Amino acid sequence: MFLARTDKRFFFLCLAASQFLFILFLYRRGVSSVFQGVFGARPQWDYSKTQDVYTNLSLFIPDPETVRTQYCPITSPILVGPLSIALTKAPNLKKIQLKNRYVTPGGYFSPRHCFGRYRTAVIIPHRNRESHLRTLLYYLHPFLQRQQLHYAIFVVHQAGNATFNRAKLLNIGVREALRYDDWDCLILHDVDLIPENDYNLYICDEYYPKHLSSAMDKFQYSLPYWTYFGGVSAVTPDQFMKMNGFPNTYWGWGGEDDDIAMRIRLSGMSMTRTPLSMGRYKMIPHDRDSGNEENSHRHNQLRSTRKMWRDDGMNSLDFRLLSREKTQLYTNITVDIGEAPVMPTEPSRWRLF
Ligand code: UDH
Ligand code: MN
Repeated sequence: MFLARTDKRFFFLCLAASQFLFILFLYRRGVSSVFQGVFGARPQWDYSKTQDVYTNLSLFIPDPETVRTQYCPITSPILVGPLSIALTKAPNLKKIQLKNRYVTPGGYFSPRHCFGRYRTAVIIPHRNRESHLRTLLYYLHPFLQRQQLHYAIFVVHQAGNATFNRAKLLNIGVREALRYDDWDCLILHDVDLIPENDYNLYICDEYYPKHLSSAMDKFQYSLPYWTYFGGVSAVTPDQFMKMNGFPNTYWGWGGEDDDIAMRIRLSGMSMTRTPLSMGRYKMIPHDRDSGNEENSHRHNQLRSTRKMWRDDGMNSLDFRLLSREKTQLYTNITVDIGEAPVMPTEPSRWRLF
């Protein structure tokens, strides 16, 4: 049967519109969401049934005499899925050490019965959050061991009482971590975020920076906004250098994560993200720290990211190293990063700060 001319036009119009909507959907939600929906790749996770992240871990890490001959499987066979997390009392360092006896000084670990396929450095910006750090170490070490990664944990500690600068500490962490090993992946990790599912792998996307903390409890397990890149992310050293690292000029709370998200685009990349069902994190409840007051310049700064990103970043990083020490559970890097410059009140006079 033939369609009348106007019907035909209408038909093609609808076809074009639906194709447009479909492409828009793919662009926003990712191709994998469609495949998962259609082929049911994985059942939804049941977070009411959780397991201890230490479950049988010592059984899976055989005694030291075993000789390694093979690479670890691409997907670790010892993942458990949703994890139980109790945030009531931070464990002490001794207890964490006893439960992680194959972690070597500096917070290093390598799978013992196979060669780890991925080399991952976890970098944590830190000041005055010791109990959060202990809680994170307690959960993160076994989490990474379950993923059969060759990994190390670096804590970058800002000395002194000047305004906190998260992104600058992360830049320093990357520069320092790369002195120790040839890392495949750099995980930039807030100290107070505990991952809830060990299938959320701490490895990088081959092409683009990846946002791992896509579903945080403090945002009701969804994204606060589409370009959000705060919390925990994963970049390869190449991706990191391509965007000139992170900005050094955001002093105090806020804005630096949006600057990072913009750099990703400006340097010709886009961002990938762990699906919300897997990228779940609990944030240890806390108040705003003193010394990390809201950065009131951030909106103005973000307006000049396009102009600034090539000049403010790894190529302008300047700090004073105070110490490097290998503690049993992490490598501690203490730095003096200076302090926030006094901003001229006239925005047109802002240059590099
Ligand atoms: N950080 C420190 N020490 C500080 C400040 C920040 O270690 O004094 C690090 C730490 O890794 C932290 C990260 O920087 O996870 C980000 O800072 P944040 O946790 O303060 O940021 P967040 O967005 O908090 O989580 C906003 C504070 C609002 C609290 C409102 C109380 N309901
Ligand atoms: Mn926090």
